[in-house]
Amino acid sequence: MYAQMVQSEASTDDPEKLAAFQARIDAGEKIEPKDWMPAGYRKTLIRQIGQHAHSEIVGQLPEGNWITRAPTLERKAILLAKVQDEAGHGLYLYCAAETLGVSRDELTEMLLDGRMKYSSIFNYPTLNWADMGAVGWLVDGAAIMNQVPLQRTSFGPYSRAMIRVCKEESFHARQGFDAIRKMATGTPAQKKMAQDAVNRLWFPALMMFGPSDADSVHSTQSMAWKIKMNTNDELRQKFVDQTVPQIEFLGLDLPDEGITWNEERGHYDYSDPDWSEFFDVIKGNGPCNTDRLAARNKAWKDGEWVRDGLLAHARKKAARKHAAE
Ligand code: FAQ
Repeated sequence: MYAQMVQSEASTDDPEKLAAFQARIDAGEKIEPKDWMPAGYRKTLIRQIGQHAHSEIVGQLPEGNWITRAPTLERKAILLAKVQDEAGHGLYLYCAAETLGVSRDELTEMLLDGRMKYSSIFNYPTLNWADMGAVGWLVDGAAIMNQVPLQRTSFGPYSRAMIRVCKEESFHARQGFDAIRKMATGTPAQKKMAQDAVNRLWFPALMMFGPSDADSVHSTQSMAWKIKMNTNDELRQKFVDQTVPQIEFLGLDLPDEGITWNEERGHYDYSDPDWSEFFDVIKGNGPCNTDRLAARNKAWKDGEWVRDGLLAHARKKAARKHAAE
């Protein structure tokens, strides 16, 4: 359905309509689902919002892994609530994508068979309890850096979903910082776990912003359409600048000896992640890609009877309503 829609709209992308559309974007107007839009705009949004939704859903797995092993009841309750929030974010985003003419089932199928991506970060394992702090602080922190500007994105449903998501993500980042602070200021063994978590997750967190600007395929067009508000490198730099004072406060180190304050630029210099590792992970070859997709495929298959039951109930209800009319 969605492929046909994008295809049939391509023929209507005449220059006058395109210019009028661009003028609306440039004037800061929001584009709503029933408005005319270029096929490429629709396609890019479905790709980005769908990928974002999938990230929220797959992103539950690395943290879900620790719910049963949280060290206290309080930490368990907090983690459970956070992971549930991520499911909610996925659902807002699937709904936003659905307004573009793609169904949630279609999006899910594209995730499950590998046609759609999700964030590279969730292909790394969470090996010790301090990872829960590091994920909340660094991963949600990077997500917020990316998502705050997206509250002003040009597509109305996406921008409204982002406003709500950002409120919850700020809570997530604060709870993550609190959890890692507790570990960093605890016993020597706890501090060692916190440092280990930072060492493993720092470069994957930097990769969340996407490839360097020189290698970003979509940035120029997405920024012209205000689907993206900043380049990947701009956001990555903001994230580094925000995180360095925090790591100093925690008394931990970042695994990058290249980090120095650059007076002239007014920013911290830092080392790039290993981009060959990034491209390998997004091609499906990261440490946990196979496990993550297997877990999502299993959940989809295990839930089949629930979906079938709900659909049968809805059909029965509709038939009864029809008969009564
Ligand atoms: N991972 O041309 P660009 C969260 C792909 S939510 C995987 O620069 P673009 C909350 C990209 O798709 C985190 N793939 O692409 C949470 C493209 O390939 P394609 C998710 C990546 O779209 C916390 C190719 O590389 N947030 O964490 C990645 O302009 C804890 C070329 O790249 C979002 O999705 C990557 N990191 O910019 C949940 C935010 N980077 O599609 C649970 C919305 C790039 O042509 C627990 N998304 N690629 O085959 C965006 O802002 C953008 O899509 C970017 C990439 C910035 C990710």
